[in-house]
Amino acid sequence: MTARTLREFLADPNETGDAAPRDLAILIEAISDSCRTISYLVSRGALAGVLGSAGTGNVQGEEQKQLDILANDELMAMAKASGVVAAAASEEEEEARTISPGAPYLLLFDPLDGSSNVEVNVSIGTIFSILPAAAGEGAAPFLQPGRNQSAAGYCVYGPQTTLVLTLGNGVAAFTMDPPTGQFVQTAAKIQIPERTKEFAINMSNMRHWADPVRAYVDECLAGETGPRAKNFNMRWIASMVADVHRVLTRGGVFMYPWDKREPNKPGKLRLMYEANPMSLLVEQAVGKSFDGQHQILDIQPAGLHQRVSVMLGSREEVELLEKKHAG
Ligand code: AHM
Ligand code: MG
Repeated sequence: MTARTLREFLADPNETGDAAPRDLAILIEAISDSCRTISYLVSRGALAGVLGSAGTGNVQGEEQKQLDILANDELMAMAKASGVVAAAASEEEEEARTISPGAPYLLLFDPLDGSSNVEVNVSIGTIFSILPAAAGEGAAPFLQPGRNQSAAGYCVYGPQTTLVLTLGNGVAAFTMDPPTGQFVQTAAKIQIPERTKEFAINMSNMRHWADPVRAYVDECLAGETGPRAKNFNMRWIASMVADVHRVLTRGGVFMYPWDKREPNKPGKLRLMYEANPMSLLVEQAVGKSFDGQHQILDIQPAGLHQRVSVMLGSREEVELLEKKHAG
């Protein structure tokens, strides 16, 4: 594969001579500029004085880190400067913000997912979702099923800073080259292996799981002599971006399902900022994503900060989970 920069990719994503829509390309480049800035802040950590709590809570009642706020402000400023975002919504802010009325896109983001991992120097990331602008005020225009997304992606701040992107026609990855700050394409048409021997779930919640999830994990744990007739490995980074990046790279299944801790909450993760963008990436990489009842991308959202149960990754594993949920 010839190494193309993100800008070159956007000028001809499928190498067929057709460019991405101009305003979408502007927005994705602007997001990548913000990710470069956030990556720099994250990499300097204590040297930049940005670690630690901001002493505030977000709309979800969770503690905010200084970096959550810096990343949020960076992305909101970028959305305004881009000129192509009608309104933006962040996991860290209660209300959507009107940005440039009449502009073609809506932007949603989780500015720094997994930020509780930042002090311990473990990978974290930014997740984004782009929807076409729609009529209405406040949250209303955003309440579109994930299938409507014009583009989605994340940037993982790990040993490398890598941006993973879909425009709805396959998944590509771009690694930031630190001396130049350029995002250079390092993977095209990513495909999640259909089969896997690796699962990711927070096992400490096992006693709270619903029966289908428990039955699935029990079979994985039974290994070679169990019904799956193979040994499984388990990984849990507790940064969705890093866990999903592993699934996209080498296969596996990632689960943050509903559990009995707070039975009225459908799950921990958020539909609009986490589940939808990751589900579009996973489906575009021939994987599947499921909430226990529906394909996640088909869910009609009812609120900006709605939570959802998430099971996604290798097709064969998610289909097995679907069967277990069907009873
Ligand atoms: P955050 O958006 O507040 O960072 O929370 C989301 C994170 C995900 O990245 C990760 O998959 C999950 O929370 C980890 O949860 P747990 O601490 O229960 O393992
Ligand atoms: Mg998050």
